[in-house]
Amino acid sequence: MTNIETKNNGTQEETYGKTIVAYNIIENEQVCPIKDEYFSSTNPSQLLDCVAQVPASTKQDVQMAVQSAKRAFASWKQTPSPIRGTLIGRLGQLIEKHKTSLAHLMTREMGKTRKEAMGEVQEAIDTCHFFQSEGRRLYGQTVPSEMRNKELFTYRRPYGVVAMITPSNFPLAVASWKAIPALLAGNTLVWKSPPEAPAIAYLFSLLFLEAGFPKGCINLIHGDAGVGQMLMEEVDQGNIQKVSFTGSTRVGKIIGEICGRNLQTPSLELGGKNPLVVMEDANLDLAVHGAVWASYGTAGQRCTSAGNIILHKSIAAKFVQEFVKQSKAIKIGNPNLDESVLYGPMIDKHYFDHFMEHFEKAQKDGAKLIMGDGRITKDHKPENFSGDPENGYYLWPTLWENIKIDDWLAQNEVFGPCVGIIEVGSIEEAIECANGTNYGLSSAIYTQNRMYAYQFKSQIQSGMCSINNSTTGAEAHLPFGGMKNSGNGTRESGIWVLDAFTQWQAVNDELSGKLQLAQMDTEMLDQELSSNLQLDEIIPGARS
Ligand code: UN1
Repeated sequence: MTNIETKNNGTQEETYGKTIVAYNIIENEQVCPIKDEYFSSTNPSQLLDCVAQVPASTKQDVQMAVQSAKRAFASWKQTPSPIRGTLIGRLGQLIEKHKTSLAHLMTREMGKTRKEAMGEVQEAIDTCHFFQSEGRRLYGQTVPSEMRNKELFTYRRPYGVVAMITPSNFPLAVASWKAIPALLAGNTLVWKSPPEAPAIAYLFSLLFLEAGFPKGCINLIHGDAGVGQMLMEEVDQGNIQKVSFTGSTRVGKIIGEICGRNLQTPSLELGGKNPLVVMEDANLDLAVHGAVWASYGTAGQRCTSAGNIILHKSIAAKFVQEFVKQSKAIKIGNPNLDESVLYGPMIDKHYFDHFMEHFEKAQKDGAKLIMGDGRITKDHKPENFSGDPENGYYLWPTLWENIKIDDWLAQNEVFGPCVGIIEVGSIEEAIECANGTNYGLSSAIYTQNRMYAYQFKSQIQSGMCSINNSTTGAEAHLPFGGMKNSGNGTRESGIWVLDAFTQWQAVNDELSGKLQLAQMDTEMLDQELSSNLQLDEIIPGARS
């Protein structure tokens, strides 16, 4: 039985459970940090609940984890990929077995609703299902040679040690998008957990061990951004061959520079300011419903959340009226205690602080606040608020009007329950506006006009595009990733992520027993080209 150490959690224990000691995992062992220093992972819906006590890793911890992955790579890469796939299948079964517990812990640790947390665990299960069978494909090609008695092949080869740095808003799904294909392809892992959701990372890692992954294939280290920097130093030392990162564009650019100088291409999934267009002919009920969810679901803490709602001016007033009505009815509160809330607290105080800064910046450009009062407090809360608002950082849904695409608010990701309305007069203007930011992650259009939908999907510069659906909700086997500043062109999920975690090797096998030189000893190349067909005599038009 895998031992999970817990501690008493005072008055919160009865409601939320004990405090988990979420150790680092190196060489398949749960290990204390060298310096024996820990930090707390707190429940954002009840700040007095300490979810986990977590190692504050140091450089030495990071180095040990990297060395462990490096040692494991030598034999893991030789393990037949169908066997690697079988282990991933077992992992999927274990996640399924513990689905409810994992979802509950996720809600407790980072505040998304139970329904969303269950969906997120399912996304990890689906990813396992997909890659279990990919172990029996991992196809290369047979390629014809230009010479006789010679065969050409291609193989996907792993890179080596993959460092993954994952976000707290999708602590399990995004980690599974990286870890599962990376391992399937024969790489080994060092995973830096997000400091706001280390306990879920810890339990997920334990499941890899239970599934039977050999020693050192997956190594987990906890810590803050400093630990991420230490990992990047390991890239400079030549100990890491691939970095996979989901997070801000600012950090993504730093990682890109470090990897670039080491001639590596990292996988970068970065921010978004996702446009949601509603045309004059749209089904407005559907559009409002989708827009409310895209803007405020998960308290707007998805990289795929809607940022700019672009409305055809003929339906703008009606849309806004209905949007405000539906938003005012949203139930907000503690998702651990009430399964009917649409969204819970901000994951962490620093997201809340960042959100609060947007009010002043938006107003400077003349944006008009339609609704949104900042933090929800006990004296000022929605009528149907569930729980005690003082126990977490809860935000009012926020809506701005009178925005132009060049305004600060239209250009910057706020990462919270906030969206701005921009009015346009045509599909051309809508597309121009939707393309008018530096980001290009996700996008949506609501219309019944097939030509509008066609124009939008073919001209929008975004990695993902929804037609009559919200900006969120990517499925686990479609490529996920962005254009422009939302990424560097790499994709996660489905068959596409294999390109991130493998490199192509071309093999030629000479069977002739001779040295046959490509391009030089190839038959028929130097034969003179002659033609007896006098085509210009029978096709008169060709003469002129
Ligand atoms: C993210 O916010 O980083 O498409 C990922 C979605 C989710 C994944 C979001 N399946 O909204």
